[in-house]
Amino acid sequence: MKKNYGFFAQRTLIYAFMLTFILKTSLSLGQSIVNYDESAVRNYSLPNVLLGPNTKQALCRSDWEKNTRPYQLELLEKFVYGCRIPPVEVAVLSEKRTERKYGDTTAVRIQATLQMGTAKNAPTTDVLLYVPKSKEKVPVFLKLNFLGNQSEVTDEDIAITKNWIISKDGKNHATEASRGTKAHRFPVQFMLGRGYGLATAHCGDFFPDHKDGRATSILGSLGRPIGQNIPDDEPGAIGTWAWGLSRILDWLLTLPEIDPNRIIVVGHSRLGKAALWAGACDQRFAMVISNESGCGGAALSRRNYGESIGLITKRFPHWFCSKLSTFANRESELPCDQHSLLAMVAPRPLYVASAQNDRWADPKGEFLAAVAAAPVWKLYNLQGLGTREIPPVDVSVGEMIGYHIRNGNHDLLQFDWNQFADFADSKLEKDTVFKSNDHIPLEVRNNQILNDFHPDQRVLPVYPPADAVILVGRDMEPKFTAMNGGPIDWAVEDGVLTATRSARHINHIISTEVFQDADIHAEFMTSPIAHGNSGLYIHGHYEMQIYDSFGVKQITQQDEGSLYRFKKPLVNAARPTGDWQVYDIRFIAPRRDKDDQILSQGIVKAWLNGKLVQDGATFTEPRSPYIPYKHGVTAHLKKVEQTLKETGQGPLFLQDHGSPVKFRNVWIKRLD
Ligand code: GTR
Repeated sequence: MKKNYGFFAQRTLIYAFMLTFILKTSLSLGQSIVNYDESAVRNYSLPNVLLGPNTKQALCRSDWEKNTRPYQLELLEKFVYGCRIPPVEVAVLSEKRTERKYGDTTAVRIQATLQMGTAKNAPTTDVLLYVPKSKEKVPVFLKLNFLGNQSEVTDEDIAITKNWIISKDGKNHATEASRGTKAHRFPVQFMLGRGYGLATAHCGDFFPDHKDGRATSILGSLGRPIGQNIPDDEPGAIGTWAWGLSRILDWLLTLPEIDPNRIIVVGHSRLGKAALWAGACDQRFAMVISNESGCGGAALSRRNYGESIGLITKRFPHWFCSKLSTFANRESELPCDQHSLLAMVAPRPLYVASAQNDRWADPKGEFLAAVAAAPVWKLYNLQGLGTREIPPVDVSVGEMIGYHIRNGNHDLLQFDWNQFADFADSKLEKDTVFKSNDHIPLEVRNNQILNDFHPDQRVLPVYPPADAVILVGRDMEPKFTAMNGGPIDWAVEDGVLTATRSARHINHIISTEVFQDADIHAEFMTSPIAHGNSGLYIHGHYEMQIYDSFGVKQITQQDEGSLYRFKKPLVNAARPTGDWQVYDIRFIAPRRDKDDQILSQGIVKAWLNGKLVQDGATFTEPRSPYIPYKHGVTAHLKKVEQTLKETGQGPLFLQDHGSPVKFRNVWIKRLD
């Protein structure tokens, strides 16, 4: 016993000594110790991205664009990336086109040498571009590469870069052996097949990626200081790479093959940081993608997980402006954080991609930055991520901000490209939403949708406000017609309307009042017959669902509270059949051009039985094949549809869907 006791005492002493040593070292190195323990993540609060100069908060798009965005961008310049470098003229020294087949796609390969600046010895970059051969202008992804263009493709005739490259052997120049070694990061055949062009250039053409790279970077040729005593807001490699991406963009915009409105900037890791900064500084990029950009990229600096400001600025002092290093271990004092960087992309589409094993880049911190950036998209009536829950591995989520966390390691893989191509397909169709928003006076709409919309639903019935137009109420004829324009055959009793069913579910009733944007109030009671199915068919196009969904756990786009076929409810707020329920809906109609094409999405915010069920859900063309203009059409309906097309004003339909659902207290308040 005695002997054992001594042994344990000795061990305890050794452990205590070791622990003190570890503690001391971590304290002295501060943030140089990497934290991978979620429970050791400190509490932090992020600077408000909507805050402009004089602590004024942006409430609408014009506030943001005029005051807040420039202010937030300046913070990022001052404290993170350094000031922006003015553009210079780009001369095309050579441009060679070769037609080739990649898989099934005939493509044009364009090799160009661009000179940045007009001086005789101004620096150059070699751009390698592939575009599918097409009569139409094509969208293009642009990305910088680490090791030279020859490493990105298997083509045997791409010249090997002569510029400095990262290499383990310390020789830092590329050889034939590097050809195609990174081809998986630049899937030419796949992207051509998807209808996209792909362009790349070597980051070392602009700033060699090492501590002393400034001296041989292009910065000297641009008249920037490259010697001693560099000002603390002077850009480093990331600022220079981002500038380089913009110069390549200058050239891409001149090419007849390319759609100038669909040029996407993408980057992996440190070059993902550069892609984000390029997208922030240059709004001609239509979409921005960061792949595992991590610290100083998409990940929040205040979240002490993975790489930190202390670590990154020690290992790579040449990447950022030197001011950033002064925030090592005092991240909470930084006047901005990386969510501001992401917010700079708004209202354009942004995609943030992480990888599960890439803890160094802090996937969760990247996701949370995207969540925190989303309010800026809201100013444009657009949804950012549309969720606060990090998705499962290998699932892509989001609206105008896309996000996924891929299983596996730090790399840019086929899975990532699949998501990028899908996201670009859906966000950069010819009539992109964010672009069309530029054409209409949005301020009014933004304010309407952003203003507090908290209808009081506690006590039923709710009495209509003075400015409401009552459609169903006591002591009045309901302001509705039948589908043929004649009187309705729904039962009316004591201000309560009951749906009369029809075999083909076409006995809807149509309000005689029309509106464009409106607040809509309706009280209703579902019946056990035919699942209590009915709905508020707004303009006859978009349906706020009425359905017996009481107690349903897995709610879908077909349950009560959903914008039918567009968006499931945020929560299940349905009451049982036989109970009175209440909807309050703020409806902003989509805007259309003269050819009836949607210019900007519609938006809905809705409350059901005291719960928020839709918070700015957006919608475009109607999705149901059963809309009254297609199913059960009458001459009267054709007129209603015509008016809607000509004026943007349409009625509210109460839907017959085979169930004797009851309605009372239905009114609208016009917002248009
Ligand atoms: C790491 C660096 C990361 C990331 C990565 C890369 O060494 O710490 O911030 O940028 O390099 O670029 O591959």
